[in-house]
Amino acid sequence: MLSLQEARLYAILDLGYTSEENAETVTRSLLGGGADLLQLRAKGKDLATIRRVAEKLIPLCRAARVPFILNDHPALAAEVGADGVHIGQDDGSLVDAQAAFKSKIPNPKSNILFGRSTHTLAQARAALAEGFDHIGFGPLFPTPTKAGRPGIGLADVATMEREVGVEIPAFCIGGITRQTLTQVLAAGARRVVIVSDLLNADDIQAATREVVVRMRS
Ligand code: TZP
Ligand code: MG
Repeated sequence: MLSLQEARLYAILDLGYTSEENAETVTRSLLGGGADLLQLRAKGKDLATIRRVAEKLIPLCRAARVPFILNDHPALAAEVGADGVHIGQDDGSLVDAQAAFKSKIPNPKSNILFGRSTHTLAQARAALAEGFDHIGFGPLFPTPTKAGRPGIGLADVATMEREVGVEIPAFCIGGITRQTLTQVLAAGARRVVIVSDLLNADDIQAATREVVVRMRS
């Protein structure tokens, strides 16, 4: 497994784009293309569905030696054996998420990854200070995947990388596509999350591979 610090592409299997029936096939393509982390994001889905899909994806991630992160639901993440949890600004503190995880697994392995969504430089600094293992930073551009949020633009990317990204992996997110990637990298980003551009690609594995190659070159 890569150290988290070396990770460049964080992929998300979002059930808003991929059906439950296709979740494994698509995950195989994301992993086969070289994604460094995989998150299951299942907004609006019931816990039974999320559990069922997580239990299908975790063995694929294990085989690829890629951490499996569950969006929201720290207690369920513990129950299914996820490697980490991702929470938003409105999802409480790191300590609360750790406590919810520990309510199911009192002695978790020490390297469970807790990630936080951040939308401003101040939030990115705060997540680092709070002790999160990694962050998302965005949305850089408006995106239908997270509708209703303005894009924060590229102006703060370099500062965020210099202050936060050197300490913990910081993944720029939101409206990043194979087209916009060039300007995102030029702005100083070193790590990205890409959701819809990969999930909607005709050849998901090739699209993922293309991004990984560009991130590492
Ligand atoms: N958080 C900030 S933007 C976003 C999330 C989950 C969605 C990113 O999706 P896409 O399709 O890559 O713009
Ligand atoms: Mg959340």
